[in-house]
Amino acid sequence: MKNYDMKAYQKKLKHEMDEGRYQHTLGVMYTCAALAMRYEYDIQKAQLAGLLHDCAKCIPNGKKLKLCEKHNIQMTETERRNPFLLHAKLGAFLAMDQYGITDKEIISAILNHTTGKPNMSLLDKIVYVADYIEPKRNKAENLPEVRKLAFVDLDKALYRILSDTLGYLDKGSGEIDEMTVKAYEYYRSAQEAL
Ligand code: DGI
Ligand code: FE
Ligand code: FE
Repeated sequence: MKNYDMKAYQKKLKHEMDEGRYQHTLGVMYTCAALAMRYEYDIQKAQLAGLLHDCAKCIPNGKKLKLCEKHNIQMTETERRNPFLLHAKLGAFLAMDQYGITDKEIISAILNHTTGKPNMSLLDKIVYVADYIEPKRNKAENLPEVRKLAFVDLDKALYRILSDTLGYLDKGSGEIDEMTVKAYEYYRSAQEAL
């Protein structure tokens, strides 16, 4: 991987984010590094993906929609109705456009970090799981179990997170994106085939 100036990225992100989001970002960065050690992935690359995964999160929703339109980023109806979901697509775009990231695996991990998708790459999975288990997270009931599982079996942890996220959304907590369902069904079949 080419040499990236992590400190400069951190400075820019600190400026673009509120303090809580920035602390979450650092938590995801270090958790990505830990998972990369466990699953033998490039540690620097995993850290960089974790650092940048929420780079579009603190843009106001109206501006998210405008920026997606301006840059011809395709939006689904679900995303138009729930613009917070767009921080993944927009984040992938900004990572290229403003942070100079050219690595396709990093861009993919940012793009897929909110809903997941079928057949995720190792880095996609590392960022998706790290986002859910990083030390500052405290809402989900099953966190102690998922945190442990993440370091035992990444696919099982991923499936567990997808399933619990859908369970949470099913209770009326939010409109379900088609991609979240596709990801869930793909990993349910994969687990059942074992
Ligand atoms: O940006 P973060 O808060 O760090 O984490 P994230 O990008 O994974 O977004 C978290 C939220 O996204 C979490 O509350 C679950 C939600 N989410 C995941 N899939 C869907 C979804 N929300 C809706 N409405 N629909 C989905 O399909
Ligand atoms: Fe996010
Ligand atoms: Fe996040």
